[in-house]
Amino acid sequence: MTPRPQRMRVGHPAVLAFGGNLGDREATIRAAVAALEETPGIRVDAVSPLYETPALKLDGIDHDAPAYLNAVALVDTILDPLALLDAVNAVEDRLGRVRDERWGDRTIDIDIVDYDGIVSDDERVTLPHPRAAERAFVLVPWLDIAPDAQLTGHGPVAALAARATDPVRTYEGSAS
Ligand code: A4P
Ligand code: MG
Repeated sequence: MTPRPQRMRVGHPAVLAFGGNLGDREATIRAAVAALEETPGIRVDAVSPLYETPALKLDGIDHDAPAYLNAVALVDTILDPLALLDAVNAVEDRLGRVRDERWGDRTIDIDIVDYDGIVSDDERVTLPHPRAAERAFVLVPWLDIAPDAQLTGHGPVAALAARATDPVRTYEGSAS
């Protein structure tokens, strides 16, 4: 989906990042976007193109693991951050997410990258997402749909994306 015409804000702007490296990755991200569009209290305003990215593991990039597809969406939500986390976790669960190994292979992960510029270190939700600032697989798709975006505490997303070193490449297909 190309960015939709600007609509009046009704709640809080938030940035969600999608990633998955198991199963039909494109279909799963599309299903996640569709499920969020149907979730009461969440309006999806823009969805980025898809990018294919090598798996980042705790000890670095793992070219032997299945590659990820990543995308980012801009949403407007009347849910508070914890309710938004519950909603994205429910979508992950419906789409077969299994949580075993941290940063392990997965069908779908949905992270809250930013929620209305809020800074939070609540034990369930850290805002902004603590690793977004250095990840091209988050910053590059975000920039596509929000060229002037700022990441709270880190400055312009364009500058962060220019510094990020993990490889991303455009992927034929669509997240919406
Ligand atoms: N949590 C805290 N803050 C947030 C937030 N802002 N958004 C908590 C979402 N969740 C947040 O997440 C672990 C816990 O983080 C949750 O209980 C939630 O309360 P998880 O999804 O269960 O586990 P995870 O994703 O394995 O852990 P983590 O630390 O969130 O990993 P990341 O940073 O999300 O990294 N490589 C490529 N190429 N592309 C990817 O998308 N993703 C990851 C996951 C690793 N490597 C990747 C990619
Ligand atoms: Mg996560």
